[in-house]
Amino acid sequence: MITMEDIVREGHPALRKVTEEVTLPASEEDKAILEDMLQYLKNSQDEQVCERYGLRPGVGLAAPQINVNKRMLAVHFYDLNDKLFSYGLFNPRIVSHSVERTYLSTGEGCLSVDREVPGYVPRYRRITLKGTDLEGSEIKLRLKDFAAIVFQHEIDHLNGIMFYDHIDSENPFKEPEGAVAVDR
Ligand code: K1U
Ligand code: NI
Repeated sequence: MITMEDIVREGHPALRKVTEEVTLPASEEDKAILEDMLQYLKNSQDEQVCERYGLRPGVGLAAPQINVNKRMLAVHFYDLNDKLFSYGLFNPRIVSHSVERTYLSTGEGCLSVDREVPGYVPRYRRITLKGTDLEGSEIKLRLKDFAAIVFQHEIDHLNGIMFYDHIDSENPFKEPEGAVAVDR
């Protein structure tokens, strides 16, 4: 079971690496790691489990955050329409995106960052993503608003990018041009 002790924090070199593609079909070992990552998110959103093991709630987790240098990510959350997004993905990639941007009105957080970093993080409002799920099926997801933001945050981790790299250091709350705010 993954706990906060397994999650590396900012300053750890794993968070700044560009990760390696997973060889498909995925090995049993890689599948087990990705299943554990997804289970962390479910556990972290269960009040009792969360309290018992001192977990920090999360909606996404990328392999480098547990010091695994592979292109794997997990997400588990409901969007504003109560649609569940629960995936473990190997080799996810954004195949297209909108010109229009968005940002989370509350800013973003990260399980690997133990501090509040104020500011807006500009993201594409819509993305189309392809990847391979835990069953080995190639999937294509069309995502917008909060869902698109979460996947972009996790894919950034696979490329060694932290959310605060995108914040305008001169003016952290400058509204990204033409962007629509998302509340959560
Ligand atoms: O990658 C991570 O560190 C997880 C991070 C993902 C994320 C946060 C904000 C915007 C985009 C992506 C988190 O899950 S932080 C916790 C969080 O946002 C949350 C947790 C439980 C319920 C609702 C939100
Ligand atoms: Ni993060």
